[in-house]
Amino acid sequence: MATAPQQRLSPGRSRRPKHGALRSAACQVLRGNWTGTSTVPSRELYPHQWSWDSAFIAIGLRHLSPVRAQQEIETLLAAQWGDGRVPHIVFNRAVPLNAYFPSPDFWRSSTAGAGTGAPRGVETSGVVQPPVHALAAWLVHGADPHTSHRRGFLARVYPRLVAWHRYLADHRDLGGHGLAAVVHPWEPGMDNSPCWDGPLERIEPAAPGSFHRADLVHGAAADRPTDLDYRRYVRLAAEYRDHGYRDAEAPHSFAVEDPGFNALFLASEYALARIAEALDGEPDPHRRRAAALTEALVERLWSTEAGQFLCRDLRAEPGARAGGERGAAAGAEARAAGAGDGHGGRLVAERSAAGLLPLLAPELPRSVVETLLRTVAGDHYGLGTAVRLLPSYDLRGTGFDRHRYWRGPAWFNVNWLLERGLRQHGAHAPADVLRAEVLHAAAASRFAEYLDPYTGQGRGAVDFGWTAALALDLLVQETAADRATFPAPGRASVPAPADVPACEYAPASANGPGYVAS
Ligand code: 9WN
Repeated sequence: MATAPQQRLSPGRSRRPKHGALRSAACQVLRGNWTGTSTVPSRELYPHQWSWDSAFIAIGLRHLSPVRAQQEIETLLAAQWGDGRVPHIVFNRAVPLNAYFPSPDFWRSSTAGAGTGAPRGVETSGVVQPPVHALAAWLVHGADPHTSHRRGFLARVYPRLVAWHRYLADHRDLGGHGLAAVVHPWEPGMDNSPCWDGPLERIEPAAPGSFHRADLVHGAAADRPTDLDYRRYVRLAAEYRDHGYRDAEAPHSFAVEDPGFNALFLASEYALARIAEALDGEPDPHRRRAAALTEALVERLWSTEAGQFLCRDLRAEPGARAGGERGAAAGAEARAAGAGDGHGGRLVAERSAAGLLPLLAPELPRSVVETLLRTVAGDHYGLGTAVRLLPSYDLRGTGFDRHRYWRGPAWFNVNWLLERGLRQHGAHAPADVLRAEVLHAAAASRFAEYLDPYTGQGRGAVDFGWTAALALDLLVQETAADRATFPAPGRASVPAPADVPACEYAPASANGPGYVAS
């Protein structure tokens, strides 16, 4: 594993794009992707509302239109199911069925999910995505507390966010030790990560030709998951649907504890504490749950050998090889990582950037934080030496592919989260460099969905929603930080400085969408 020492890349500040131009370009993207009630990730590839996309988009949108940012979250929560789950896609009925697969007629949420409280008036998927929403709601509120208060934003979203977290705690703790499990590779948001290769090998693929992929019309086949992966995605989703989306009855043949999903869960639980406080409610239960999640993460997913958190495959035999054939190349490391550790299932011997996201946890033990900081800059991720943005997966992993999505490319939401995690633990110098690199890459790639981590070349969609939104957010933070210290962890937001040119942004309509009136 040892390599020759690499030269440190020159810091990105000198590569910083013009602020005004970047802000205005990000604004155009967010305006272009707005549907009237929410924002699509991409007009072509993803023409509906996606759950964690909307949370990230709202975080950027708050700097342009706090009301639209509130509406973004409200529209998503209006499609919440009776059992508390927030679906990963809310379908726009104006979009033709063949524009995206799986379409509403595959999920059949309003009928197949009727027993679990799927809404009647809107079609959704039946799986979930990472719970970034409470964090987003808190940040959105902080951008304009007065309007938020006037619209009763926090008071309306708080019970829904509590129900969402309760769903995860009550229905998804499949390992029985406090962490939420994901039951489909779409759920952690990093759909095609090599971490799922092993767990997916046990899934019988759906018959070839039994469905028609729409993604290849807009995305390059070399960038997207393979047909075999899709056949397994389809099998898992159909199996869940055919059990009425009931977690107690579905076999959940794929069940994984993912460190990224749970890191966002605990960060959002801290945000719920802040929201409860703002509403004169009780913050302590939320803080206790966040602390318990942090403890469970360290207890169940930390790997000293890997120097980061790993996924736990709850369906693997404790003595079986972690990661299946493809992941088994990790060899001795894999065996050290978790065979028969008494926690149930097995740690997956694949390093994904999800395993660095627990840096978002303020109460992480110092030794764990220090190890993670070394890992980020070390050979497996090469941040600041081999690459300028954090890759989604181990540069040296056997599953690494610099172009195929989530198997190596750098993603903007992951880098935004890392930047936040670095600051959380006082690593401001690397966070400053990373912020400048994100801004440069967002501008240079026309807000690409993701990048080749080595060349910085954009891949996937352009004018991608969260790329524009999160670049905008970092831009505002950077401009503010030129004059002020970055806010302490947990503080809501940095006000937009006066020297950022105003964006010609259409005001939000007076009548809010979704389940509330403005
Ligand atoms: C499936 C929308 C979503 C993101 C995911 C990303 C990709 C969908 C797909 O696009 O997933 O949910 O069709 O590939 O992996 O993180 O939320 O941007």
